[in-house]
Amino acid sequence: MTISRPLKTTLLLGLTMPMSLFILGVYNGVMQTLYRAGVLQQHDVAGINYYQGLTMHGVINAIVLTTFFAVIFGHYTIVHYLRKEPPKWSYITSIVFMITGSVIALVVMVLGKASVLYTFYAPLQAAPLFYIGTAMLIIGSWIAFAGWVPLWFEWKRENPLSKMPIAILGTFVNFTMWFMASIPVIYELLALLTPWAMGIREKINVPETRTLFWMFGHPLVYFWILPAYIGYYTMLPKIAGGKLYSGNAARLAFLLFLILSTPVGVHHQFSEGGISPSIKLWVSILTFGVSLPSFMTAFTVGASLEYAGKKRGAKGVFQWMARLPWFRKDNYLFGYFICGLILFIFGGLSGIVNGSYTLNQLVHNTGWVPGHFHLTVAGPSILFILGLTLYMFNHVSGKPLKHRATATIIPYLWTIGVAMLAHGLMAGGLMGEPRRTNMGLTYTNPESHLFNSAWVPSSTMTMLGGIIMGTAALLYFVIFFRMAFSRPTTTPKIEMIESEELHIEKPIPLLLNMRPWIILAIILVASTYYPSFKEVFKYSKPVDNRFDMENPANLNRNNE
Ligand code: HEM
Ligand SMILES: [Cu+2]
Repeated sequence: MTISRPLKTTLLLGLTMPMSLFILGVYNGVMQTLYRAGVLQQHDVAGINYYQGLTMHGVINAIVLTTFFAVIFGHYTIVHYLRKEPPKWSYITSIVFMITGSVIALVVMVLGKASVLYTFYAPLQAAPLFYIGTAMLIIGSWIAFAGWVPLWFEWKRENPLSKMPIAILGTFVNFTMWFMASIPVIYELLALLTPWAMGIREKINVPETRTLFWMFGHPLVYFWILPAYIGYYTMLPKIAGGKLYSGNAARLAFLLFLILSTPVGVHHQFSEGGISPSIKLWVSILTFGVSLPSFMTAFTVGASLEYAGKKRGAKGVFQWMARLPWFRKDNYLFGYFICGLILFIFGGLSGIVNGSYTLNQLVHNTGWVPGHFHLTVAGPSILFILGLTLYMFNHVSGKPLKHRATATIIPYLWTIGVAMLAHGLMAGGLMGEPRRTNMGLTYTNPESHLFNSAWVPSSTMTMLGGIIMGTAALLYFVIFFRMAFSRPTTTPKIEMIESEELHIEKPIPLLLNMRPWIILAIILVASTYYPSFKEVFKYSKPVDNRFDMENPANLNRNNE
């Protein structure tokens, strides 16, 4: 489908701007691995210290890039399937908010005024503009969503007998969940942290802010991954040469995410006092529940791939795997999908360890945790982002994608890197290696009396993995920016890869209506958050502490 000029500009800006920031995100990631392995034994390099770099790494990669991508991929999917463009006011206001907010947050981080990590836990304090910029980015994504809703109702009126396409269901589930889950964090950012950072509010209730953050922070991880799920169900079967094994399974998986994503955030607070064990047990059970739609996805996508392999002539139980289009440069997207899926098997399994209330005590705040989530967010989420950014940019700009062989190799190289990085971090974590720590200053520095030789092999493995990931990213930047700076050769268009379903399945009314699921989602959120907040307010109170990363002294007391 052809595309209007302002929408085209919005899409291209929305792909290029976060990809440019990602260079900084990757740079800081690689640097962290060097500090941790003890290759760097100092506080900072080029004026960026460890925590400032770690904040940029987390904020740029996990919040800015992912949110931009979800919005741009959403626009692309909506226009393709509904054959309509969203209202101009919505996508323009949205991108202006998102870009302005991200630039503000970036400047504050670069100036070193917001080294509070991407979780911005109080009583660490950033400059107020950091909180405002982050809030603007999130609100910008809501505005894009607001533009899609009327399009859907219009389409439904015009096509009363058609089912909601799976990709549209996935997009609406994702943004409904995101909207519900980001209300608490917007309240935290604008009503609690900003006035506190401005000095208007003297005290802050720390457990309250953390609970509000994780009400958002866990659904955030699904917000990162659901675009990839949409791709696994609606694009991968076709790319692999087959069909989607079951459309109803895909619909059910998305709807389960809608109800189970938000109520489980307390599993990030298993080690916090002030929330009782009974709530934590309930959240642990719900967390196992949310692994169901991921298992369903693995089986449905696995069956679709098996069908594709068999269609290509595979026999027996395993031969279909070999018959998939590995390393084919005329089908470069396949690698981005399949590598993400392989990493996700390990990401999902290690996540079950984190979700278990008791096992969590062993891995809490160790390298295991970033080891686990690089298998998810630096696995399927980012690989899908990288693959689809090339694909969408190529179509929307009409500019040619050269170096297809390199584009084909990148996901495999990245995957080897992530596997090594995650193995290093997780193995180290099981031996007690701490996360969020510049270990080069102490634990991996033989000069220090805190030197621990047991953590040298694991942090070295992490570093080697990080360097491989950095190399893959560098190759990616070269081919992406080569495309961005070349001349258009074809007409700009929006075109999506659409898989067929293998069976014509009986429509199940419950899977075609989001409303009951939204109500159930609200009930489940209340079932964990009503008692959690009741206890948070019972056992904790606002305090007047303020800290920055640089200095363990209380800023309030210093000012007296
Ligand atoms: C070159 C690629 C990458 C490398 C070498 C890398 C390395 C690391 C390392 C070593 C840590 C742990 C630091 C610590 O706890 O002290 C970390 C944390 C983190 N990474 Fe990455 N990473 C990479 C890519 C990514 C990507 C693609 C994402 C997300 C899209 C991501 C998201 C995060 C987040 C959210 C954290 C946690 C930050 C925090 O604890 O506040 N990383 N990364
Ligand atoms: Cu979580």
